[in-house]
Amino acid sequence: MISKANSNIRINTDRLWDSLMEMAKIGPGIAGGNNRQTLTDADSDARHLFQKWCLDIGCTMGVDRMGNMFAHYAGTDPDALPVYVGSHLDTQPTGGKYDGVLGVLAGLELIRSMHDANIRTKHPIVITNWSNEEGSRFAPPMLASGVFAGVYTLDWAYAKQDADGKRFDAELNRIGWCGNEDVGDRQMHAFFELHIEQGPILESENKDIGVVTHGQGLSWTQVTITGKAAHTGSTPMPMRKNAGLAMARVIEAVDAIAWSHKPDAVGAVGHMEIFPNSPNVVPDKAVFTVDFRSPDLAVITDMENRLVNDGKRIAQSMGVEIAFEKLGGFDPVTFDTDCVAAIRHAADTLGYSHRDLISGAGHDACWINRVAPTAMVMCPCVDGLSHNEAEDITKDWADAGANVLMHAVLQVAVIAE
Ligand code: HGY
Ligand code: MN
Ligand code: MN
Repeated sequence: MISKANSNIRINTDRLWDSLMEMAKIGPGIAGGNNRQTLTDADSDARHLFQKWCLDIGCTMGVDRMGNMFAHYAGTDPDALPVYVGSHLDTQPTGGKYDGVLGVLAGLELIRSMHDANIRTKHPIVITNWSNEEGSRFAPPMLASGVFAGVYTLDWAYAKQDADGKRFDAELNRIGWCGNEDVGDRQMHAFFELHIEQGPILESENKDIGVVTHGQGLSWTQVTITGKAAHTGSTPMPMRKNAGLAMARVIEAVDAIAWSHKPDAVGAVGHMEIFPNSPNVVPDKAVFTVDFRSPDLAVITDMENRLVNDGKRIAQSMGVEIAFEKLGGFDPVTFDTDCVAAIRHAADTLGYSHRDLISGAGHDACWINRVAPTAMVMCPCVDGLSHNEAEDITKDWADAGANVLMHAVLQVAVIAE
């Protein structure tokens, strides 16, 4: 446990907030949020700023072959496995200022506060920025932490392409952030991630902290429908093979499948492309991504099976072809009970209201949980809104989350007296 003397340590909330606002200037969106997509020049600028801040407080920086960044703050026992703490700096195209970034910069603030208080821990502490958490430019999400956890191979990840056909490895090398460490070689004593909830529960229940015990599972399937291009004026309705209409009917089926497993399952199609995308051509091709999630693996499997069955039935009735490709996903996650207990103890000690939570969104912690004892801290966000430029949090929520993160980490990393 943390000694009485050190139990009073708190983060510098203004400094954390200033860092968040400084980082938010990189890759601005068009409506007050961020568009700092992975492996863009803006992502590189954010990485350089984060690296500068880490080196300024005496960290050493390591980078692996997926561009994952590891800022090492020495402990008193160099042989002790480090405690890792972090999240991601990349954002959605219409992302907010706090999704991922709060977790990375709260890790930085943790070290800054230890530095100010001249506190060292037995275990070193490593602040982490995981590449391509969002998966919006290079699917699937949590790609780099997935390679680190041994879920995906480096070559499989390197071959991922964006909408313009650019490969992951080519873009990583272009921005100069392909490191020389083998991915996944690092051993962790534990991993902690602070993240905004991205849902409405904590705010609606007026809770400061979410103690994340589980993460729901995720499944991404890419669907390709092939019909026949034809004139929208002169082609009789019965002769049409309308890939766009078939996509609309499959999307309707996705919604019905998710609702059939209410209240916990969710489903949506956020990415869709139509070809040739001309007002007077019956579409001959549609490509879209189905996102299913549930805390129950059997439900996810049922939703995936019903997507295929309903999709094939719809395609057959309309005379079009349909193909399915599993892009990625992960099973529901149970976080480490000791790490979860450290978070709950920190919240209690610091006097924050808290409740256990299942994470609705996916996070790097969901993969790292496979290779190290892992847990997450969550703070509320306004209206539960995220993946929207209007994403917002209060300074108090950031303060609570970062202080609980710090005390949980200090407890596990063991303060050197
Ligand atoms: O998709 C997710 O859940 C994460 O926000 N990338
Ligand atoms: Mn995130
Ligand atoms: Mn996100």
